[in-house]
Amino acid sequence: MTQELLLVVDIQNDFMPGGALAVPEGDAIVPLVNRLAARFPHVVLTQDWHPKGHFSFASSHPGRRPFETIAAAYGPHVLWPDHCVQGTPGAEFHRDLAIPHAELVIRKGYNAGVDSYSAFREADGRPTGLAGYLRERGVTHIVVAGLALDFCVAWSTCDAAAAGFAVTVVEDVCRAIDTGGSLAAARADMAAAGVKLVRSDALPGKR
Ligand code: VGL
Ligand code: ZN
Repeated sequence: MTQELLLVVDIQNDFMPGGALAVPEGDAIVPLVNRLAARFPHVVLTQDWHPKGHFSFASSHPGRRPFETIAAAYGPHVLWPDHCVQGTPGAEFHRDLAIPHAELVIRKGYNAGVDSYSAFREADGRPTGLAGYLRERGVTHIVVAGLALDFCVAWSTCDAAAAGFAVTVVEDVCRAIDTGGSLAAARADMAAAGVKLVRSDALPGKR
């Protein structure tokens, strides 16, 4: 039997217009996420959650600027403005996010030296435990929405597919950063991983 779950990615203040790492129109999806989540009995939220001085911040690399790419031990890595620092207002969920029935909040990116776009694996490959949690819960199909389509959403979906879950992205309930060709690359990666992209009005049985 198929057991569906909605994964809502990083609906946090720093990813909203005016935030430290603003995603264009990031705030526009908040009501859409709420509406989508109301149709799912099972929901998990992710929260980007970095310590001060995190490796992914340009400010941790003298002479480097946000949106430049550096070589990390585990491969190329985009540098970001400081964002989603643990315990700060920017790391909090948007105040209009209303998913009281969400069952789990999985925080990621808390290791100072490693980023974790994916809710499933840190950039160096270490699992977060989410795949095990979902398997134990009997989840087979993960539906994903949130921010940003070309980073945390894309990486999470590719890892979910690799872990054996069926994965669907609700494209109109996502927004992208789109830096240095990241959106096109993410689309190609998701297609190669077998991730399905749909619009919310086309979700089967979910009108
Ligand atoms: C994200 C860049 C850095 C995201 C998080 O949520 O997509 N992007 N940290
Ligand atoms: Zn981050």
